[in-house]
Amino acid sequence: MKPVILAVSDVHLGYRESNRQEFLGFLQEACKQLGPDDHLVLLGDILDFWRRNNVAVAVENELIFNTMESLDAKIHYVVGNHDYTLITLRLPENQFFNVTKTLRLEDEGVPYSFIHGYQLEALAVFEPLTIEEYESLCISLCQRTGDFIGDILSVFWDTLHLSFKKGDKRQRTIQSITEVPESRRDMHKVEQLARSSVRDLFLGLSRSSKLIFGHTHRPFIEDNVANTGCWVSDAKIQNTYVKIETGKMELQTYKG
Ligand SMILES: [Mn+2]
Repeated sequence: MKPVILAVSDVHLGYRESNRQEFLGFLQEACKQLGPDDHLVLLGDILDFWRRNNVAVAVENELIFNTMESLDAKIHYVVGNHDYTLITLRLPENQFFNVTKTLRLEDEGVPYSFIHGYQLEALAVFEPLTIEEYESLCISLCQRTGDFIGDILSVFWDTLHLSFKKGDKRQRTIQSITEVPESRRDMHKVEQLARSSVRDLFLGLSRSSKLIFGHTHRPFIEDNVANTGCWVSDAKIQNTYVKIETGKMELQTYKG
């Protein structure tokens, strides 16, 4: 049997619109069949720490963690903007998954790069923020409970010495960071960058690798790039994942 890679993102466990039961079914059915040479890529925003206590979110999803741990596949957790603080945890060597910002795997000699995709949005939409500045904003958003967005942003402007002149549209764009992807307007710019060959240059990805990302909640699949979609009930298309096997990428929908 050739190794199989399954990639899934944007389940947003902890958010009230998360399709949590369906995701549990996906782990118990589709992922249960994976063997020790197969890979399950958790491609970010699996947990949603924004506005919620991180520990409370993890505790209420303990069954999901236990189910993941019971799988035979290798598990990789690539952080997203809503679960970015996982990268700051010091995981022991024998933890059942590893946490990174990017991941590279091969299938039939073809390299695949995995990123959550917030990096593309930072580059294409959130000028003048750098990716690193956006990540530090994500740490604040993950660690605070309640609605402190306004406070966080104003402290943030001060630290960066950013003062927008009246009418500068970029300020409004950066404030839209906290809106759900379904209501943000510039997702086409993210997709345009994901499809273009210059993306590797800005993201430090190896040339000619295929890119798998999530974040936009808009699944699609093309020759060299695929988006995993999401598992939230406010999205048009739901419960999708990407399967890579014997040189082919496929977009699949879990129907529990
Ligand atoms: Mn995201």
